[in-house]
Amino acid sequence: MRIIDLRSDTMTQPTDAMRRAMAEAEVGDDVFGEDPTVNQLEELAAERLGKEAALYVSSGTMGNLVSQLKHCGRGDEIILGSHAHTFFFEQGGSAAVGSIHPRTVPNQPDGKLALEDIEIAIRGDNVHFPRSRLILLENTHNLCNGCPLEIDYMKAVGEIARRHKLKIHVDGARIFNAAIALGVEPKDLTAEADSVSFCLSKGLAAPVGSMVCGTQDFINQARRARKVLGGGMRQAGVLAAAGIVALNEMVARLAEDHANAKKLALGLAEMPGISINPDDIQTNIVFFEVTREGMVPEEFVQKIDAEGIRMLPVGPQKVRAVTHYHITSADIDQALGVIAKVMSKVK
Ligand code: TLP
Repeated sequence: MRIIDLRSDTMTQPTDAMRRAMAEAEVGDDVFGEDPTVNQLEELAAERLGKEAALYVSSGTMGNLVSQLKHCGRGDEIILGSHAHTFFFEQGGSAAVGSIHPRTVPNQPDGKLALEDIEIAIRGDNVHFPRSRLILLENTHNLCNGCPLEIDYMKAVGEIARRHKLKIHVDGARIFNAAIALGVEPKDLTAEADSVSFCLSKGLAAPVGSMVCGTQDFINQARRARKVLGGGMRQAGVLAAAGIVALNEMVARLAEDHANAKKLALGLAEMPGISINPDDIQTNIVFFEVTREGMVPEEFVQKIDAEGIRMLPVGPQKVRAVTHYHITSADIDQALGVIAKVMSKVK
């Protein structure tokens, strides 16, 4: 039975072109700055996001952490969404490793932080308070249906940050999905950001790695932070080679993933016992609720798993499905067929 794995776009396997590039990659010791393939990937990433320099890191989590460590000192405060990946799923690394204080404001359903909420959260100069240093935004926003944040919103947050002398970090794990969905250049989405991290290993299908982009000075500092976290890699060019293919060949096709996600959402909206508004789905992440009485998401997921369809239960009612390179339009038909069968058997 072919498994249709919709748990995450992290499930993507390297393409044939990536495997060839990896086998043939020219390498050197990257801690000495001597890996030509890593250097090439870093230049390419910086150029795509309109920044001076970039750093290859092992994961999105590491990219977000080194960025926070460089923007903030002990006891400084970061303003971020209540549903930010950095707050929810990164082990509280900012506090645990960096002694950085997280101040959450509610994420709106579209992944934004309301501008007035950001303003209110910014601390005045007072001996009782931590110092506000950084605003962290997520684009696309994973837990908010993969919503993309538009350029105008970024500009509005940029204006607040400048007025209060705060920095902006964008967790752009899926920034290319945002750019494709909005029909804009990625660099226009990150123009207001002092730093941005993005993942090569999700929809872009590279096996390992994320990039942090920013000014040359910031990236020099981030390189030190990466080293102390144990992230200094040596002949990493064998991995970076796949990242170069990811950036050159895998961005434009993300539109297919978005179309498949929309198709899934529209199909699910027709199913009894499932609740979803397909208008909410703009990129490759689909959250829906199992509303059928007596059926919890874990049971739903187990039942479809037995028929070769994998999804992730999230919280008491929700299930997440993420489309990606290995998911075809026919796979969506197959998944919808299985779900219809499973739901029809439930009383
Ligand atoms: N997200 C993963 C899981 O951790 C939930 C997924 O399957 O979606 N920022 C965002 C917005 C992310 O979605 C993720 C990973 C990360 C950062 C962390 O990236 P990694 O997993 O490379 O550390």
